[in-house]
Amino acid sequence: MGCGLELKPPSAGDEPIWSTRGDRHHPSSLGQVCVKGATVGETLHRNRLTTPLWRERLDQPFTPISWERAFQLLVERIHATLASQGPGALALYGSGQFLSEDYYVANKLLKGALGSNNFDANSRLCMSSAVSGYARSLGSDGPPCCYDDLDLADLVLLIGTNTADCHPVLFQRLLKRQRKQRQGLRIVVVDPRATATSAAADLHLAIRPGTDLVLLHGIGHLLQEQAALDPGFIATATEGFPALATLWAAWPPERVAAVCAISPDQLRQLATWWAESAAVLSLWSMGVNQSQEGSATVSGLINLHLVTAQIGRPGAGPFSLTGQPNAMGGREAGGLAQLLPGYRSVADPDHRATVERHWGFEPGAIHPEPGLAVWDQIEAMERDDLALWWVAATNPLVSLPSLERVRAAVARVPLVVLSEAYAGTETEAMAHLVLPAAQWSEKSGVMTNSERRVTLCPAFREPPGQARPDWAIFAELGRRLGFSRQFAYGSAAEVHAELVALTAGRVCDMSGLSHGLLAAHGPQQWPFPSGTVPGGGQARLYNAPRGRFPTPSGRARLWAEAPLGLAEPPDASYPLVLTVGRVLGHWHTLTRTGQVARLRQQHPGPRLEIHPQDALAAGLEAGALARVSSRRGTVTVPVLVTEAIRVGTVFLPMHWGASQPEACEANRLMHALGCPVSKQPELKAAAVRVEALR
Ligand SMILES: Nc1nc2c(c(=O)[nH]1)N[C@H]1C(S)=C(S)[C@@H](COP(=O)(O)OP(=O)(O)OC[C@H]3O[C@@H](n4cnc5c(=O)[nH]c(N)nc54)[C@H](O)[C@@H]3O)O[C@H]1N2
Ligand SMILES: Nc1nc2c(c(=O)[nH]1)N[C@H]1C(S)=C(S)[C@@H](COP(=O)(O)OP(=O)(O)OC[C@H]3O[C@@H](n4cnc5c(=O)[nH]c(N)nc54)[C@H](O)[C@@H]3O)O[C@H]1N2
Ligand SMILES: [Mo]
Repeated sequence: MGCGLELKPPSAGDEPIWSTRGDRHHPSSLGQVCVKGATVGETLHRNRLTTPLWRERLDQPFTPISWERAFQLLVERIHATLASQGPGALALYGSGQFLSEDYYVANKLLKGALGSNNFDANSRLCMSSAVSGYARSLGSDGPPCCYDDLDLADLVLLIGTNTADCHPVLFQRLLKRQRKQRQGLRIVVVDPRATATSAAADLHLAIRPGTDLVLLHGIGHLLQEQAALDPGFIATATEGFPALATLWAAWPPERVAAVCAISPDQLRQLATWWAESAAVLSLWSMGVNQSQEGSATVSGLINLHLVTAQIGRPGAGPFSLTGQPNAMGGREAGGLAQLLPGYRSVADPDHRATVERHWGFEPGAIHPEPGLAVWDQIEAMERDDLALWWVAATNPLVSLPSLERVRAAVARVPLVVLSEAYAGTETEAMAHLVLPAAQWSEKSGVMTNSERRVTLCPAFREPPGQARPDWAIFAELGRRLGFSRQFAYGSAAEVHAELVALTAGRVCDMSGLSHGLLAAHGPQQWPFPSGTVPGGGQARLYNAPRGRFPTPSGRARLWAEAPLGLAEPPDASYPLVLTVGRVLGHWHTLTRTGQVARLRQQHPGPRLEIHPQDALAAGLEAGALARVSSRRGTVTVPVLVTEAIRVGTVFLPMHWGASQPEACEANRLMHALGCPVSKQPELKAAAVRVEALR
């Protein structure tokens, strides 16, 4: 969301808690703040790592060591690995919670200095399908919409997103509009569960999990039948329509309704509203992205926007809601195994040459093939192909699927390095070398939010103990590996200047931005080419000239892909579909929100949401303990019997990892099969069995 916060220093003597409130001048959040932002001041100082820690073997306790020793260890082991196994045995797994500067320097270190493209990030689990969907359909990544569009759309389609809990500030903005302007706004939610989001909807389609693409093709079928397409826009601005029209013909409402388990009338209602609306805005997040057909579903949604010309104008467009605070910045900085900065690709020789020159490395320094995405990294560990795995700003021993398999794979890696802000995470338990990281509030740098708005987050507190900014750790290592010129940064502002220069002329052109400009004039949207005046960034992409897209032909591509459904459909042994997601008050693996007593009270622990019918069949009463099993593992958890969930589907929150007293490792149960295009795992669905624990 990218909310602006104002913070007030703690008073002397008390626990050093900074108080927060929304910044009225921030154009993205307009003074609003959610419970996580409101309580962040309580989380900054508690339970922090303050010094590097080292152990030779995982069964030993950690010993505090100096940074000097930590860097020596890293340099020795990296040189030894390069000599024995080559750069492919080094891998880094970063995070959408990096600042753009952290991302940029990490990328330069791995892909430039070390010649390994094995730098992936947890955005692989999060935004990867949105990235590939945008790129295949429109020719480039980059959400074309802005938050103001919520005030201008006639139809808002929320598909696979629990916006009320996960983007609350945006959702409140929509609710405010709904209160003021009941006429002229329709909200439709597509989610197998009834959520706080669907509670506000005019229409809730509680589809069977994994049937989104069928639904979208069904809408296409009806739009075509109702002559609601825009033939002029299709002819001049798109390619591939004939194949799509043929595919849609095979998805009449009755067939779609049967597959999705909704009524044909509900489907017709949505198609009619789409056809009638002057401006259609769709918002999506993990219910769409985390699927074996994530890219196809994103493209399926963009198809509908293209054929009805609902893109590139106020209130309209396909708008992916970014999960983490700076997953967008990570995409700009090239922080996935196939990317280079400025929305460039590792596989493109011109892109490599440009980046090598800009980085100051010899031609050929960047390996021509994409590196290992995170699940490929796990599989490489299983083959003993990785000598060093560096994890930074993510907690994969909670958030990756198939956790038992992950644990066994990571245990084989000779050196696991973890850059972390907090002590005692599940991933720390698997690490040899732990590096204390300065976090937000203690380091300066930028983040980009879903609407392409870049905010400077200035340091306003001292890091605890010896903690250092991630970018500074990577840069220091780069210098010690012999690249003193390439990593000679004196400040985050210098890193930023180098990053934005590399975006000149690209879709994500930020070459006019600097820390100085952002500090003086506040957050700015890109594109923001050099010479742009403050406030002169573009609110929307593809609006001028409208109907031109950054593909070779200038036309957007329509994709005609047959739906596949779930990678692991339910069967007689595992008859239910488990879906895993979030709750309002907690953030991922609880390292921050778990420090806040009020949030712990609000969400006392994990519950399995189950429909009364499925609960009855399993002999489970409200509050009873259930055993949930999949082909990969088992967890035990109390049930919440509720009609909010579809029959045949159950839900677990992702938050409570093994280090928590209430531990319930939902990801033990999940599989790692994913979208072949985006390599994003299907983290939203696995086949399970639920039994009463006696
Ligand atoms: N409170 C809170 N907010 C957060 C976060 C957090 O941890 N806590 N994390 C942030 C991050 S990184 C992310 S990625 C976002 C995630 O934000 P969301 O994607 O909104 O959150 P989730 O709960 O993961 O999943 C959204 C919904 O997808 C539904 N779903 C499951 N399967 C399907 C399906 O097959 N089709 C459809 N249409 N829907 C399905 C689930 O029932 C769920 O309600 O939230 C961000 N905001
Ligand atoms: N089944 C299932 N699994 C999922 C999901 C799902 O919906 N279902 N969602 C997926 C998604 S979308 C996401 S984004 C992931 C999230 O999963 P993770 O990324 O594993 O979760 P976080 O708890 O956000 O981990 C961030 C870590 O970085 C640390 N940290 C914070 N700031 C800094 C910093 O500045 N520097 C450093 N070095 N460390 C810092 C935090 O303390 C924390 O331990 O989970 C994924 N896993
Ligand atoms: Mo995410």
